[in-house]
Amino acid sequence: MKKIWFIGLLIIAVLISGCTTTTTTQPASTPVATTSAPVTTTPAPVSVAIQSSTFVPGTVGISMGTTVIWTNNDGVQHTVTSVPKGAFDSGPIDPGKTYSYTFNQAGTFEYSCTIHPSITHGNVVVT
Ligand SMILES: [Cu+2]
Repeated sequence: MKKIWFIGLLIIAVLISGCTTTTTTQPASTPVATTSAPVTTTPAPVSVAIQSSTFVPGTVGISMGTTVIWTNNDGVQHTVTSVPKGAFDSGPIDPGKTYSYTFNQAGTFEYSCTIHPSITHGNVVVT
């Protein structure tokens, strides 16, 4: 009679221990940030040199919203003028000076120098 009581107690003990061991605690999953900061990345400006009456590089590929900065490295004035005229026009850029324009529309923008119309035209490809 005492033995049965002991076995019964043992079974209960096993059941309880069995219950406690099966409740495995899941590691807390790392909370995912729900509030992400708005994307406010401004594209870095792109530089084009005007040297020896040449736009260097002659073609630049940029994303919308990018500013192109032309620097006149020659000893004479140049212009950065869209072809056809109308989109942008720097007017005469003095030696050592810069002109910058921000492209907010997609497309291919050809430009020239109105002072030296014979020089190879430059292109800005905006995507
Ligand atoms: Cu020129």
